[in-house]
Amino acid sequence: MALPLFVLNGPNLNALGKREPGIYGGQTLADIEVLCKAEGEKLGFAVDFRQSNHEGDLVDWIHEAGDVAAGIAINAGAYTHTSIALHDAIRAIKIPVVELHLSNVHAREEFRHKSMIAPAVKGVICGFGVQSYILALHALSSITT
Ligand code: DHK
Repeated sequence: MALPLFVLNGPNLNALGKREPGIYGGQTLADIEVLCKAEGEKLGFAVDFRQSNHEGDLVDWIHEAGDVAAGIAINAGAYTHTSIALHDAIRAIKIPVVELHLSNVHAREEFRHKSMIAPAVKGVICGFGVQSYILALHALSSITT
């Protein structure tokens, strides 16, 4: 069995389902976790799926993944647009990282157009709703096997 893939979720994503469903869709994070684990299994990876509203947790999990995982798919929520700490954490590990967003951040407010982590990741997927998670897993699978 291959090393696991980490799927990391940042602030406010625990509120999916009730949070601005017109933008983020009606599925909960628990729904997305089920989909990711099923897709991971098809691709031959266990999926370790986590969420935190705290930047430091995400930093710690990126470091942990660097030691035990094959790759990371991360929806860093609003920390995407602000966090040099996440940028540095990603640069500090050797495994591939895919940035993802449910919404098309480039079609939204200007403050969402800039990603602090994009220069540190392998690639970015956004705008496909829940499918962004599935596409990120496929992207990781295709570059780690
Ligand atoms: C989720 C968030 O919480 C926002 O802060 C980002 C992202 C977009 C998403 O589309 O998944 O700007």
